Amino acid sequence: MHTVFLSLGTNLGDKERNLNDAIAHIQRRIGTVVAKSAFVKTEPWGFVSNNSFLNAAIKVETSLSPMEILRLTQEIELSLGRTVKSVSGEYHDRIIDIDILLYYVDSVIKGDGLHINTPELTIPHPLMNERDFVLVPLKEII
Ligand code: PH2
Ligand code: MG
Ligand code: MG
Repeated sequence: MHTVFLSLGTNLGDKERNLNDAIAHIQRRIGTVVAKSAFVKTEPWGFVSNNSFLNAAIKVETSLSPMEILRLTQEIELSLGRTVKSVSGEYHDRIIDIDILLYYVDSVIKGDGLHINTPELTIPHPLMNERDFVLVPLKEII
């Protein structure tokens, strides 16, 4: 089994429910959720919006590859009603965003884990160290 850390964020609708729904889908389709941070209220980072966020991080044990996880997290985002995707750093309000932060092969938690750099997916998440809304929940569970 492998270990993946995911970041979750929402700033539209019933935010607590959006995070719980996303976690339930992840548990059913990606793997066992073995740790879950508190849900933290954060202000929009990198764009202007009147809608504050609820953010969380989770740790998941999975047999899936990073690309399989990416495909499923995107499907889950769509099934929860996400419409627009962020392109080239232009952010929008969203019902749910699920980002892959870190991936550890064979669940060996050492350093920052597997490095991947493709047009579709970069791991570790390239902006995670600049974002308190990612780091604060992550540090709670890592
Ligand atoms: N996600 C972003 C951009 N800005 N700000 C907060 N507070 N929380 C987020 O999850 C978030 C953000 C891009 O996905
Ligand atoms: Mg994001
Ligand atoms: Mg995303």
